[in-house]
Amino acid sequence: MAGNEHLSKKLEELQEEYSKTKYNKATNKHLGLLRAKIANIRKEMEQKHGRKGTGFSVKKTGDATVALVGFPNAGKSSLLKKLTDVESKVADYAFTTIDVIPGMMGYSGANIQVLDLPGLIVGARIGKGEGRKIISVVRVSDMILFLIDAKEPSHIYSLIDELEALNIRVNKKAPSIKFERKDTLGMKIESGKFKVPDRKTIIDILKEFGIFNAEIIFWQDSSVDDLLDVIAGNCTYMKGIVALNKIDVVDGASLTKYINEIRSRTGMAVIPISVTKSINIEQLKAEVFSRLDLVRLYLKPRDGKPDFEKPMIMKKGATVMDVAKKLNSKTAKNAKFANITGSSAKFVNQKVGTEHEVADGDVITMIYDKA
Ligand SMILES: Nc1nc2c(ncn2[C@@H]2O[C@H](COP(=O)(O)OP(=O)(O)OP(=O)(O)O)[C@@H](O)[C@H]2O)c(=O)[nH]1
Ligand SMILES: [Mg+2]
Repeated sequence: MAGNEHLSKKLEELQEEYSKTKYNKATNKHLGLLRAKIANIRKEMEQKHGRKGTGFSVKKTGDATVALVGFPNAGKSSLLKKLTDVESKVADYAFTTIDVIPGMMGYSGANIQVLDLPGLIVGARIGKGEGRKIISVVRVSDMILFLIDAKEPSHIYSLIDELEALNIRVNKKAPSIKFERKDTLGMKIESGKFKVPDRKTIIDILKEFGIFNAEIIFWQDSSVDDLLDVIAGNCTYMKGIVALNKIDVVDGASLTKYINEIRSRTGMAVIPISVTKSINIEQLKAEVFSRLDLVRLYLKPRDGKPDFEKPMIMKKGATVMDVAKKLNSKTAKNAKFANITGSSAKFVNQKVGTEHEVADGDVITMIYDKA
């Protein structure tokens, strides 16, 4: 598309200027504006591309979905096979996997869908390769499992940069900034005691987006980037963990150094593994399960024993009503209350309403209206 080529070119120029400008007090503001321009063009490109409809079609099934993200040849297909018994073509050259291959990993009563994605090619942000399609799958997953070749530890930073450029934030919370466009009355900016960009910078950035009237309230110390994320309003915030693979071929001292560096720079858990030598695979499964924040519930019929064999799996934050819906969407509206024994209850068999939030390990009996 000609329009997009034009945008791509402009984007590349701005990115080049941005990376060439040295940071100091005097250029800080200029850099902020460049970032605003870049964010704006990306938004425009994304709208043209459309987020939906361009992706691979993968059906989400199971209790949660994990996206395997890594460079070509990192060992993603080998890992999928190890975790799920699904065959995904493994080869000692890059770009073996060209489609999304789903597998199911059973762990602690949960069925976790793992997606083997084609190796992410840096450059996806300007529409290269299959990058955009891969990203659309990543975005709808519950978590990213980064698979990094331990001989190339810096790949993790390239991947995070790439995702950042595509508006995916890994292991970060959405900034606590209220932003609302208004029709009149100019800019109302409140920052209380928080450290935020100066008023002039904020106004210039908003102008870049064609916004002249707005209310902005900062509830945290905020950078220009935080503000841009909120104004653009198109970021996805995702959980992530890192598996450092092929540790059978790196020395121990380097490995320790890489693990510590990745941990401190990204804040993510790092699990050293070897797929081919079967090292730490169980630890990795445990880490994935725990990071997904799933809740195991044991259903108990009114006059029977709880089923401790097969837990029902919900996402953290689920309520009694969510449980009713998962059990049967048709009868959910008749759910009246539940009796719960476990950590979300104050005492044994506590009667709770449908808004009650369940917790891991709860034994639950649903009570319905006879409608
Ligand atoms: N030494 C060593 N080699 C490994 C390990 N895991 C995978 N490999 C090898 O790395 C190569 C690439 O593995 P794949 O599983 O095909 O990698 P991939 O990430 O799916 O690659 P693409 O689909 O091309 O993106 C194969 O030769 C694997 O045998 C490991 O733990 N140690
Ligand atoms: Mg592969």
